[in-house]
Amino acid sequence: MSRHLRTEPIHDDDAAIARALASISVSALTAAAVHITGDPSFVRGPIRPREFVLNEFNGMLAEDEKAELRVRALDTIRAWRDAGCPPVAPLSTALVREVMDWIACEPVPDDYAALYLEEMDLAGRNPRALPVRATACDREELSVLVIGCGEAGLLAGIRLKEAGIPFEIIEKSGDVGGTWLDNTYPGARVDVATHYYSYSFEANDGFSEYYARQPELYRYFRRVFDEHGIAEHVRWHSEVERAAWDETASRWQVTIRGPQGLRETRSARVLISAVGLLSRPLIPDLPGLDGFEGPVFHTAEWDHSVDLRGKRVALIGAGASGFQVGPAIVDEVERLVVFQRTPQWMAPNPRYHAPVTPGERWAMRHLPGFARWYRFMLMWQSSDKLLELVRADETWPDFPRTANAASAARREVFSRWIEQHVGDDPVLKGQVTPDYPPMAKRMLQDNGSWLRCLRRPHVELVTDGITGIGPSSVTTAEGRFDVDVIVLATGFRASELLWPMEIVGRDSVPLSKVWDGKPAAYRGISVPGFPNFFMMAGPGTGIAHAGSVILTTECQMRYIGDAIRTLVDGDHRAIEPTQEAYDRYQQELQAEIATLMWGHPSIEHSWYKAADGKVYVLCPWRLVDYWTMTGRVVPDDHHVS
Ligand code: N01
Repeated sequence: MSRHLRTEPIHDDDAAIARALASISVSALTAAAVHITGDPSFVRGPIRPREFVLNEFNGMLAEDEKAELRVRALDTIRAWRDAGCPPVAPLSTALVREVMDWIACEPVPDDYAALYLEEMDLAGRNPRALPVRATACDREELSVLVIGCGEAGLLAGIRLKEAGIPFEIIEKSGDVGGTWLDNTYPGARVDVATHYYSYSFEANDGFSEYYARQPELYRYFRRVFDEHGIAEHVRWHSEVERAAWDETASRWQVTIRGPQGLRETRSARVLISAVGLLSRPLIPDLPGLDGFEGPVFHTAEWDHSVDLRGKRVALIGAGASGFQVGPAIVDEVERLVVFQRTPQWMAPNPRYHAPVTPGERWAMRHLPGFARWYRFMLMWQSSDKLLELVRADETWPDFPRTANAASAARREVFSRWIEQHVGDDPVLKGQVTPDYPPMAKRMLQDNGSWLRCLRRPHVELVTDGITGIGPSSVTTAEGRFDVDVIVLATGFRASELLWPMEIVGRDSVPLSKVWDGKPAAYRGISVPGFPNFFMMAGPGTGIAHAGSVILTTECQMRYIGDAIRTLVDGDHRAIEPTQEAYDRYQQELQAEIATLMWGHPSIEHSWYKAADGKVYVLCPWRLVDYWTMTGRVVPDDHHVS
């Protein structure tokens, strides 16, 4: 049975099962009962979820209604246990749709239902396996080189291995995990719900927190890597410096710098970049930074040899990483000075630091379908409806402080959250309240830890610009702040995609020249003039409204698989998008981005924007549309040779 559907038999007694059920989502529990019995009456009775609300998993049911559903589920589970937990039969698509609508409290539209049916894969068909199986003859012709062994590169490896396609992964570090290998800073955790931020085809019942911390995520990727036997395909401590298309051989010639600095060239028919958007730290150009005498390090390159106990620490940057570091180190340090250029919106989320309840871990491990339906709820909650919050309505009276009516309502909710924590300190409240619409920059998940940290007596929030760094101080217009250590939580070079690699296409044209600071790709994946070159997490694919980047990389790999199938089936040596299709896609994408707040001139600083102030890295489409447009290679949009 597919890993994502596997459950363990139940040996617990009735009281233990009842205890477990007391703390779990009754919506997912009821769906599991349908799986165990195949009985639709669970979702056809008088008790129906009332409302599907963010961060709520019980359909806003009354206590007595939840109790009744739990009693019925307990009877079902007890009988199933007593029968020895026999395998459950897959449900019909019609019944799965009925359960979906019951949980969502509304009819889930056909396109979304199709996406979720594929994502949940309740029948264990592995629908995102590459649509190609390499024969011995193909294997001689085909070879794929993947750059990077983070989440996307590992995914590529798993899919290529399944399809029998020879491949090699080149990884600059010495281990798998990418972001989750590099970002070991105190407090690092994912800010997308873990049970969604995980591969669709892998069990995810082991996580101990709803928003897992870095060590646990690293272990997750390491386990998947080991279980799929990817190690023999990876060259560690090796960095791709340059890849050039050889037209005569129809292959990429790839220059790799190995562990001792030795260079060698490898040849591959297909080149996949899986280097990620947020992998190269942005070191700010602050006057005097080089002359600082104490330790200075970026969050993604945390220096664990530095003992922060009793130190005066400058934390520069209050984005997603700084926001996690501050509360994690505040108890250790003697003084914490936070330099915040722009305040961030925070979404109250009681699960942000919470452990997964023992009952929920038990249910994910033992109840058929439970973990899948919990994931469905996460996907539906963080769905495309949120995109409308950043739709710019210039006729809206409060524009651009808020983007539209829904944005203003959301601002109210988030402002109340700030008020609740720092309402009695008007100066701090003013400093931490953004003047731009929610979600125009990356939203943070919050349980109050950041604002509590800022209120501590030995913490100071500085909001005017840094004018210089001295040997042991940071200076702003407000004054000089003496510090021992500087932590740069200043983010990543997000718009400088692929940097510092050089990708050289047909006629020796470098991709950096084609892009000229404006990165673009057909469906975020490929570029004319660069045959058989595919990007995962490429330009125009960053997810800023909601959802998990893993869904998008799975979409991209599915698409790359179809491109490889096109090569194999047609006995072709190269495939690339047409210039016309590429141009059309960019026009459509940029026109759509222009309707959203991310690139609005009122948003002064954001990693979403490139040097020219425009947004090239984000995906403006609904996730369901991106999923649809990456389903199959459109033959008319491509040249093959
Ligand atoms: O980076 P950021 P991040 N002078 O760009 C400030 C994901 N994520 O690493 O807002 C002074 O959000 C900058 O100020 P401003 C998530 O998708 C990863 O925090 O631009 N300040 C901002 O406050 C997230 O969105 C993890 O005005 C300067 C901060 O530095 C993305 O990674 C965890 C400055 C940078 O914030 C990036 O998050 C959580 C300057 N010259 C989320 N330059 C990981 O574990 C920049 N700033 C990886």
